[in-house]
Amino acid sequence: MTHTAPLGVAVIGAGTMGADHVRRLDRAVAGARVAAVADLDADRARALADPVEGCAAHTDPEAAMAAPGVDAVLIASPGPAHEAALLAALDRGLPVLCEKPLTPDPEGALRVLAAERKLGGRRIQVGFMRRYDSEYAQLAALLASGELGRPLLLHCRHRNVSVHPYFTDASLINDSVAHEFDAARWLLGHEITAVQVFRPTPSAQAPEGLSDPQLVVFETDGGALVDVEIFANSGFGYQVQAEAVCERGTARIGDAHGLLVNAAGRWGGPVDQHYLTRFADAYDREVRAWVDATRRGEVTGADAWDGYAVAAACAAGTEAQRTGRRVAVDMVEKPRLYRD
Ligand code: ISE
Repeated sequence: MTHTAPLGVAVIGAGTMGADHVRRLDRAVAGARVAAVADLDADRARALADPVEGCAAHTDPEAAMAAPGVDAVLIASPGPAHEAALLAALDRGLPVLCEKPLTPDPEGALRVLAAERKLGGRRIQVGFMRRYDSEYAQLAALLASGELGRPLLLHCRHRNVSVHPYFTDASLINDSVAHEFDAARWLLGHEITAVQVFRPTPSAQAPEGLSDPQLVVFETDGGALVDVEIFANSGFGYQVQAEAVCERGTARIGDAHGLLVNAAGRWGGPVDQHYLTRFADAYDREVRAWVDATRRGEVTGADAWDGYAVAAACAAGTEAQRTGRRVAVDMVEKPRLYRD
């Protein structure tokens, strides 16, 4: 079904990402309006909804989905709340953009896949926004062109300035390396088959109990190896870089942004401090693509299968962290709905 009126969106979760998406849908995306916001914290929901014309505030996600004028759902609540929200949206047949993770565990993701398959068609896009970053898109196109030959290695660096005090070793995988699991699958067109984790002596800047940084190495079914340095408390900047090493050359993204200055015996430029600024354009493109596709009655971007595949890789990654062993990724066969 094609929507001619603006797409009415219920945004679930009024935290950092939810607030950013409400602002984006309200001011930067044509053809959409925020019809409802839900957050367990009523004051937070109201503070976000009030400045938006015609936007209702709720504490119950299902009430927000049932609000007048809601045609689609954007889920930006904490990961453990995703499964219930996804199932409720699917129950109403509503299209969804779900921030990563689809669900924190592969079992939950399989329940979501089963519910989507019952509808006979895809409704879910997962918010892996690296796919909409212009540098990632260039790298993907170059690798797909075959010009450099077969990709052999992918070296990734993922550095945050700092993270919330509740970040654990598992969060390094589930919250951060989840992006590299998705990006590697997408860039290489391979599935991840096994994960290993190595840790140096932690940085003295790492919070008590967090082993930071870590090196996550994974194998793919196309015979490539991927290594990810995850450094959550680098202190200096938000850096996400990737270098593909192929048979006939290498290609690298994420090195520098903005103005480069030579002065006083040094050269250099600014380093982003947060993913909201580093990936601002990617988020805009992602949400625009979702709104446009949804209005045409289509689904685009990473789908629920991609969300499941990343959840399965994360499960192997966290087990590898706990055991110190190489852990094989356990996945079900891909259902027909997601093969094309
Ligand atoms: C955060 O949740 C994100 O999704 C960011 O993209 C990632 O870089 C960061 O490490 C995560 O905590």
